[in-house]
Amino acid sequence: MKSHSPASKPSFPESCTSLLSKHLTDAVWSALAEKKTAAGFTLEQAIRSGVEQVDSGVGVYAGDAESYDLFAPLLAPIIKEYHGSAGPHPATDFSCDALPEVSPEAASRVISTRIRVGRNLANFPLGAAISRVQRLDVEKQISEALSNLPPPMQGQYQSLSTMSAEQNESLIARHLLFKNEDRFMASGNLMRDWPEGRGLFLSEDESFSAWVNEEDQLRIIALKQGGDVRGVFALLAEAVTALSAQLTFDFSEQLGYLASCPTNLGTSMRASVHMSLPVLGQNEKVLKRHAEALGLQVRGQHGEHSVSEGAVYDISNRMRLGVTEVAAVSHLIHGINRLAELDE
Ligand code: ADP
Ligand code: CIR
Repeated sequence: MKSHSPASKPSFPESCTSLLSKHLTDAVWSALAEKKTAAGFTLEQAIRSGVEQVDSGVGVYAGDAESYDLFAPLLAPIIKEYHGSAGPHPATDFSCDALPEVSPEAASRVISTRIRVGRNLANFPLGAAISRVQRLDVEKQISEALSNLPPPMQGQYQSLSTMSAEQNESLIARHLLFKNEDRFMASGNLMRDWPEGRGLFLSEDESFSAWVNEEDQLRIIALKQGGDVRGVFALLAEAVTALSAQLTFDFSEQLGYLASCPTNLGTSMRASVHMSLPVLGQNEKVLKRHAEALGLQVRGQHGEHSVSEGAVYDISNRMRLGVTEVAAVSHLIHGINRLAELDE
């Protein structure tokens, strides 16, 4: 659909290394600048985050499922470069028995293990384009599904709007809740009407949680102290199965589970360990080079765009599309076993 007059193609500073700045060529801009999805989402909206936040790694958010088709000349190369695959995406496979063992050297360094997947409801726009009323509807549908979960996932949902500041800070500090500010998401229009419609579900023992209406409509999360990757994966699998029986998620054969950020397509899974790497951590550039070569991502101890403390790093799988869940977690385990060897 054509309809509005776009401004000229944005420029990026020379220092900018985002995937957006690399793949938004003149030809791509001319082909897409006037396009709009049926829900009214434009290229300018999709790229606003990377245009305003020039230190973005990626710089784009999809507004709806159609964005991935309509803006494919821009998004497909970004997806291919990030994941090493542009699909098709294999069938879901949460088979825990096939996982390799975490080595004793790695296990002794792992403080905690967290695995999450993102999901969005079919027939709703994604966070960058969703309306306030639609977001509240999503919260209602998801919180109802969460309230039907059996043990060990059984627990309570709490809206962000009803949390005290102290409770909110404590949950964030304990790695259970998303932060209240993300300038990348704010520029991408994902923080509208904050905190309304957002919330946290926590199981009784806190090892299962779910985030509602953050970057994606649902983040399904298993988190335990220690390095029992298999146990965490099994808990996540149980929760995903139980929620998938109640909710219909946005899915495409090519791109797997659809997500706001192209980095979260496919399995939409990030499996991470908080790991102490005192030797490698002496030079973060070297650590990041090793991790990259192993297909892993290094984050700080308080999540994306945070810095690390005391040589403890968040190490996770980088690729989420074109691999199964079990393959991505196996990849993480082989990778952390190798990092532990390198740290010896
Ligand atoms: P996401 O993983 O959902 O993309 P973040 O990188 O922002 O988002 O991480 C979300 C939260 O999860 C942060 O508080 C982060 O510290 C926490 N976290 C991630 N991995 C682990 C882990 N292995 N152990 C404990 N907390 C973790
Ligand atoms: C960025 O482009 O830096 C932010 N929009 C966050 C991208 C998602 N990060 C990631 O690597 N999974």
